[in-house]
Order: sequence, then C-alpha cells, then structure tokens
Amino acid sequence: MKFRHILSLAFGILIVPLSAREAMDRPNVVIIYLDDSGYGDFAHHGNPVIETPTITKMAMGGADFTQFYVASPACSASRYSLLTGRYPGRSKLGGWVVGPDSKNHLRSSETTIAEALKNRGYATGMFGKWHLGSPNTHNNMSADTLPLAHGFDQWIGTNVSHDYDNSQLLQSDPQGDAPIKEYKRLAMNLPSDRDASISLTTRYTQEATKFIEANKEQPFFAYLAYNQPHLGLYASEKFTGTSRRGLLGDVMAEIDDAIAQVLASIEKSGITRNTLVIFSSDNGPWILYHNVAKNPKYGEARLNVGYAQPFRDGKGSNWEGGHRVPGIFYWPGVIEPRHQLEPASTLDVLPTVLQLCGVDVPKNIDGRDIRQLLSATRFTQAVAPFSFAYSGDNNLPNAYREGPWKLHVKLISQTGDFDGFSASLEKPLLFQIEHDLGERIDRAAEHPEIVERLRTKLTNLTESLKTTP
Ligand SMILES: [Ca+2]
Repeated sequence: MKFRHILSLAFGILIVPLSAREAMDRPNVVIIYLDDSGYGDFAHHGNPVIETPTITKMAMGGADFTQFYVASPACSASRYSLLTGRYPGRSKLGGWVVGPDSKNHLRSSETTIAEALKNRGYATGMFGKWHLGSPNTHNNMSADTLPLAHGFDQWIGTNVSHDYDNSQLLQSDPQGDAPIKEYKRLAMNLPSDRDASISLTTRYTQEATKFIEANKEQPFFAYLAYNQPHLGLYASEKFTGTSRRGLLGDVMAEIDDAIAQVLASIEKSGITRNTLVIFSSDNGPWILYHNVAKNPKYGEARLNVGYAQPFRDGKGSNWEGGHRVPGIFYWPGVIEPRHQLEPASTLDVLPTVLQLCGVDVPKNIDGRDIRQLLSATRFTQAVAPFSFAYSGDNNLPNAYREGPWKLHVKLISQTGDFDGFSASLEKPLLFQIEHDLGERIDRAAEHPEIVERLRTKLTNLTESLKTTP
C-alpha cells in the first residue's frame, strides 16, 4: 500500500486512498454474543411472533450455520471456549460458572482472541458481560481477573450476570480506582438497581458504536456480550409492550435494534467490506424456571423463558437444547449468503478469525480453521472433520458427536427431565441427530461399532483434558 501510494504521488494519479484497506487486509472482527438466548427465539428459526429482522438479514446475507454449538451449556465455560478456542476442561475455572466471590478466573497463560489481535496491531474493545473472574479477597483483588489483563484496551460491562446480588457494572478508566485500579464502578447490586439493569443494552451499543467509529481507519476487534435475554429480563421503555411475545419479545426486539445500530455504524464508517460480524448465544434458554410463577427474583419467570425448539431441554443440559445456538458469519462482499449445514462450534472461532487476520494460531487449541465453510470460492484450505464434546458442570465431556451421531454417557438437565432415558459409560445412548433432532430414538443396540468408536474418543479426550494444560 505504501509503495502504491508513493507511486501514485510520483505519477500524480490516485490509485487507492491512503486509508482504504483491501477486504482481506487485517479485517475488523465484531463478535455479538447473547446470554441464554434460545434457538427457537429468532424469526429466522421460525418463531412466529418474535421479530428479529436485523438478525434475519445477517442470516440471509451471510453464512448461517444451522448446526452450531457452544462448548458448554453455561455462561463462564462457554465464554472461555469462545475466547480461547479450547474446551472448558482446560480452563481450570473449577466449574462452568465463575461467581463474583470465586477465587478462580481466566488465567494469564491463556491466549484470547483479543490478545492475539492486539499483538497484530488491532484496537480491542469489549462491551458486555465478562463472567470470567471478579477481583475479590479470595484472589487478592487481582487485576488478572478482568478484561484489561486479557487483551482488551477498553471495557464496559458487568463482571457477572446481572441477577447476582453483588453484580457490578464496571468501566475501564485510566484514572479509576474501584473496585481496583484502572476501573470505575458505574453501578452495583444490579437486581436492586432497575434503571442500571434496563440501561445495559443501550450503554453497550453506544460504547461499541463509538469505538467502531473512532477506529474506522485501523483494524479493530469488538466483543459485544449483551446480558439479555438472561433472567431477569429488562427492556427499555421504547421497546416495552411492543412485541406480541410479551417481555421476551420486547427484549429480543431491543437486541435486534441494537445490532442494527452496530451494523449502521459499520456502514456509516465505510468499512462494511472490511468487517466480519459473528453472531451467537452463550447457551440455550434457562428452562429451569419455565414452571416457576412469582419467583422472588425473576417475577413471572415462566412467561419470560425462551424455547430451544426443535431441540430438547435448554441451558445446563447436554441435550441439544443446551449446546445448540444460532451461528451467523456476516461479511458482505466476502462471504456469500448460504445455509451452511456442516456443523461447527465456537471452538472454531479463534483459529478461523486468527487465520483471516494473518495471525499464527496457537498450537494447544481444540477448534478448527473453518474458512472454507464461510466461502468455498474464496478459501480453499481443507477443514478438519467435525467432532465435538459436550461439557457438564465439572467442565468435562459427557456426550460426544461425530458426523451425525451423538453418544451420551451421562444425561444432565437443570430440570432433571430425562423422559425415561438413562445413560452411563457402560450403557450409553446413541442418537442420529440429523434424523432425530429431538433425541428420541436410541440406536445404540443397532450400532455397537459406532458406540465403541465414540466412547473411546470421549474417554481419550477426557484423559487429555485432565492431563494437558
Ligand atoms: Ca448464559
């Protein structure tokens, strides 16, 4: 580019404006990650009353993965795997959720997408829920617990989910000193601060669009992790009462509008062709509360919980409804619109993004480079076959998928609803989940060789997660 510019000056012709980058020259990356958003709560997945036109536009205009997975059906472990490309079993987080008083946090030895891109000269911003550590007396108020220690230049968001009594809304600030240096506290105990809770979606969007517009001339990475639609549900006044689905529909409409604002700021900045936008959710809907009326914390929770249909169960389960989420890669001009039926997972995000951005991929990761699944005409690198382990509350595998086959060696559900099934390592269940989306017909007796192959892979992976850092 520099050479071409010198040439253009020498010959008095303008070849390329100095600021314009080719689409593939260190593209910008935006990841939008919802919280507990059910597979069935999107218009493009067939919900008849929830309106999400912007998300539909992304699905229709990008690579829409119809079999997309998160590595854990719970918040912290899911976010760990998204940001590191590694199975939750490698995290040493101690469990799938890191509470505000937990000593554990994302370790400094891990390489996050933000860190890798920052080293490549990217501006990095995070807007939303972190849930990978909190400074507290158990970890000596360690700065390693929060996003600035893991590759982000700036952050606004909650340390944990907004339904924890001692949750905090924090913002990075060079002059700040609460709860630790370089941060300031905007609100605390969010369940008791309704205005602050309602403001989260708006605040994140405002800060994210400001960040995008401020960095339009250089490569950037923005991670937008909205707190909604995790219980309790909060919608701004503008959206309250607008959806036929009730409060959950209002919340989804507000999220959709927020994403529209993000896309508009990318467009206004003239960088649509330079920007990959990835959309997903951290796990399935929290159906633990779908029978609970007048919950002291969540109100009429049963009315506000979403659906994972056509899949069974939801958050905290190794049935498909816990791990199956939307997966959209939107990049107009680079990724052709397509329904992508090949399965993929959030583990694949880090290696794929780093390859696209010209960064060496760390060796010790579990994900794959899936560029070819985004655009087979532009990218020719072969994609490794899909195999995937489902994780439980101890972050270790309890089910395994290869091709269309899924082996359960244990059943987990926060509702305890197993519909008469049971599973163990000795007597596992086997489903052909492309034929049987609802995991209803056990095929283990018909296919002992598939059972044996998947059981061996699951056992070997479990051993490797326990022993390999
Ligand atoms: Ca979640």
